[in-house]
Amino acid sequence: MEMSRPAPALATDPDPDPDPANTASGCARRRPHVDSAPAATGSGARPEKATPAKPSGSSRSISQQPTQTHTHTHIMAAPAIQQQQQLPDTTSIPGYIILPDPDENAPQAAAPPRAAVHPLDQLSAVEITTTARLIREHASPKQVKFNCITLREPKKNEYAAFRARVGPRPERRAFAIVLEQGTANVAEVVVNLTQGRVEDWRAVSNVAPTLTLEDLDVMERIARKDPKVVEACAEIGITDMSTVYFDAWAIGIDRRWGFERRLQQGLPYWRASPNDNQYAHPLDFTVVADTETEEVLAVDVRRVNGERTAVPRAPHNYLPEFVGDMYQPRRLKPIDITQPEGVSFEMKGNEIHWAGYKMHIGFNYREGIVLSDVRFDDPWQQRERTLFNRISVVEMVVPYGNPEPPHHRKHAFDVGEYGSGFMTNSLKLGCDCKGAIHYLDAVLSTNKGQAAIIKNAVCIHEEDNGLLYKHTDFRDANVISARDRKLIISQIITAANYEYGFYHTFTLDGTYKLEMKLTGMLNTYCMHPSETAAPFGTEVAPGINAHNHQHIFSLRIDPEVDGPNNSVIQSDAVPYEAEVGSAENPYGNGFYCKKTPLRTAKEGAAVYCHETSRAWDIVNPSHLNPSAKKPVAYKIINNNCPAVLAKPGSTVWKRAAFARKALWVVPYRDYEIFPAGDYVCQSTGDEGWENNLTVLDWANRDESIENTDIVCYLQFGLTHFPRTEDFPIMPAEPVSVMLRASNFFEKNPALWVPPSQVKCDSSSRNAFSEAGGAAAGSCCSSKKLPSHL
Ligand SMILES: [Cu+2]
Repeated sequence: MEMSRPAPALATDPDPDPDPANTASGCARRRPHVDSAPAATGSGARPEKATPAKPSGSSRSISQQPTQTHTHTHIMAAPAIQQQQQLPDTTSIPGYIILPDPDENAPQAAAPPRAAVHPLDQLSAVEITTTARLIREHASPKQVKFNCITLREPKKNEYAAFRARVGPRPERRAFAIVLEQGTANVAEVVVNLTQGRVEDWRAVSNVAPTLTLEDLDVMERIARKDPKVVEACAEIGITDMSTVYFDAWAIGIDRRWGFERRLQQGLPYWRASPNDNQYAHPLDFTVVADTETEEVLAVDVRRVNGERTAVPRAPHNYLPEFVGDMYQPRRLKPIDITQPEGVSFEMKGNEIHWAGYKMHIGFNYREGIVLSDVRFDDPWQQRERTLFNRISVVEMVVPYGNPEPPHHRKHAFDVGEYGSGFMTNSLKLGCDCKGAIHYLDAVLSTNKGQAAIIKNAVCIHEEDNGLLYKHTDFRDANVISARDRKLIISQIITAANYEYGFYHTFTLDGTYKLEMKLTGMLNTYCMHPSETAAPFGTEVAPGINAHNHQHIFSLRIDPEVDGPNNSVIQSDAVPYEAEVGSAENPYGNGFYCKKTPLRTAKEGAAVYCHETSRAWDIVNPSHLNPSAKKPVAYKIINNNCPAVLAKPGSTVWKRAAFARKALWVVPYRDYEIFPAGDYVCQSTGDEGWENNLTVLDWANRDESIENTDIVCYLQFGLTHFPRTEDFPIMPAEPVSVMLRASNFFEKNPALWVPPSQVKCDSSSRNAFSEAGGAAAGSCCSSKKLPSHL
């Protein structure tokens, strides 16, 4: 494929394609635009320069930015838009390019979906605006607010039949969650785009849908001018409200209100200047607001011994304008990744082919990247074999461990409460990704039902992955080695203070690995002089407490290991039970892999066991490996899987039931995706909650999971005791889970990879050789290298 060409949008309908360089959104998605006027200047404010962007956490203050005087006339509009003489809105939601609604009389507005669209492609901009129009017409005269508009994926059997060319193309459908304007009344709507009609409209009670970026934008706007908030600030000596910023969070549960209100909480910070790091200046109160009525409902002020806590005012910054003097650019020479013959993958629409793999890349507001139909060319059987039907990160929870109110309300479900897709960064070449990059755009919707593009939402690239294999025959120093390589499909989200990188990674031996990288900013809180941070936090700087917390991710794997019917077998490495000196185990050295089939969904709820190096094989019991005489399998390797530490019976333990286990295995059902429920905001976690069933409810059905179509939820992550090194901005910390072929192939599936002696690497060189070129001793110059043994 041609990398010099801009990436086509994921959607294949004609989308406007403004030059991303002109959107001025910076590396992170939710930074205000560089040509924005400063939001505010407080005491000690520096003269505003045109360059620096504010920390991402502040950027939810979208509406707080003064009205832009700059007109974005430099945005290139697509022809259809030029006809309407309307320009995309690149300012309302930083990182989003909001397209003007099409003229309903224009030809493309009424055009049916294109036949060439892959059934799993995300909705196009036109499909989103068409969906919104059909819903508005259906709802009229009631006014609706759109919470999401996304692809209604075809039912599995419909798609499978189409894929196998034994069924028709599935009809194209959209799924929307809508609110009656100004209320918390929720409805789920299915629109049949092929037929151009609303197919289903279902009122959903006692639930609260995802908080969109626009919803969260409410907090700062209303909190700054609320008299109770102003008073709470004045009491600690802050009178300029433009220096106070609010990170808007979902609230978990606040029993003062029920589902009649869509709640959010605001965590306040102070800044000495507009680009100052607010997380060095946390304030001692929180704000609760109604998202729909835009009312401040409560200001919860924490007093210690009856006293307020002063804001810590010492600066701790990380932006170039503050720390530029300490940069030492000459310490590091450039590293360039070159692929002189281009990349090794090909894109066919949103399907990617790479090194024997094939898969479809989708995207939605909630899960972000969705990988479907993952297949692999088996070089030994010389046939394409299915691996996974669908892969996505379907939930995560970040429970904080400080028992003192209001911190008990801090447990973010970043997928379910905010949406990984909504929070996705618009990536920049050389900034977030290095080398030859192919990007895909995300197509989302706004609360008004407009289509919004995130340019470069998904990054696809290859990386060298060290050794694939190596062996030296010590007798004659005959050496062979081959290089491994990674295909990485990634996105980065900004969830208020935190950044999460999602790296879906495939390697040449058939391995899939999800690596998460955690960076961004610690959530911080101020300390009263009488307090210590221990044992529930770390004093990362004087007077600043970063609380203990966990990050537990849920990776949903819908396996299709060599076919649709799979089972899961737990494997534990154990000593042979026979006694030392017995006839069966005379020397006592025997050990083996104890296999325990997980037969029902309750058995499929499994915990990790370090002592036995526990793993789980997803097997196809119908296909035996001819050599091993074992069913072909993919092994789940998940040894970074802390269980949720909140006590049984606690709010978090209930709401994040999925995080109690390292593994859940349940039978597949269409549209059962999200393990903490479809509606995570304000969820109680009560079992059997109508309209919000969780993986616990699915497991409680205790259906058979043997030799059938199953789904696995893999929980992994880390428990984070903050370090001073994590402040003021965290070095990225990786954590991962892996699925590896295990008796799936007859032999090493990567023997087709030419070893380095054959596929000469001319770019490697001795670091300090005078000639500087590929020196004698490289594997290119000799097949016989001195043995190092
Ligand atoms: Cu953390």
